Amino acid sequence: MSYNHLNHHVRDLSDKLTEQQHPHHHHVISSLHVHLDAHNCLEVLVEQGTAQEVRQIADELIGIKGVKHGKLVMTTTGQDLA
Ligand code: NI
Repeated sequence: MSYNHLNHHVRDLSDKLTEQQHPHHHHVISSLHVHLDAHNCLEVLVEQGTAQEVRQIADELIGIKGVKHGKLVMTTTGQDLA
């Protein structure tokens, strides 16, 4: 998933985003943080888990105040598919 957040004008936003990820540390297996300009950052997270689990994590992160845009993209190993 990826999301863009306004970093400097929302108090403790970075802390909130990090706090939100720690309870899901088994599912958030990689992350990328890019400082886009003076005020905006882009984060990309790689999550592993069931569709329900990764969707819940994405919804929680995108719902945090200060996150301007977010999108979840899912794929599958094909395991357990009929
Ligand atoms: Ni940044």
